[in-house]
Amino acid sequence: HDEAAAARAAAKSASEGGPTIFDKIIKREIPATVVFEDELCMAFRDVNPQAPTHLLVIPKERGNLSQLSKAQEDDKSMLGHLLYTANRVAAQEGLDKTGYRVVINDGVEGCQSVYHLHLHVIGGRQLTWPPG
Ligand code: IU
Repeated sequence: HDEAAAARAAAKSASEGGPTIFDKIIKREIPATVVFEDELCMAFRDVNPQAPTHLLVIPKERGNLSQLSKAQEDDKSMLGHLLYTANRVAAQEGLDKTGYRVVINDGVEGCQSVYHLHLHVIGGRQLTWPPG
């Protein structure tokens, strides 16, 4: 219906390099619960949490990183920084003692909906495998 069509149109526009809602979160134009921030990245709570802890870790400058499959050689340090930060924020939530999951959804079949690279950090309950 209309809402799904609008979401698909927004995702298509963003996947072609346009801004996403995450730019507004970075600029503090829309509210988010930010749990960590440094010069390169930001971590905030997902608005639709899939577990007691559900954080998103994103680069502040998206550049070409609309999705992981667009990554280039010179993105390697940012990718490392995001993964390292994912563990830091997981530990901040106490998840280093229990275990947790880091997920990147890529593209249509990966079920990506926001075309600004983001790592999901999910935990606080027993997760299952495989994912849907
Ligand atoms: P995905 O991997 O692209 O599907 O993840 C996008 C996530 O962004 C998803 O879990 C949404 O709940 C989340 N999100 C958000 O936290 N705040 C927003 O304003 C929007 C999406 I739009």
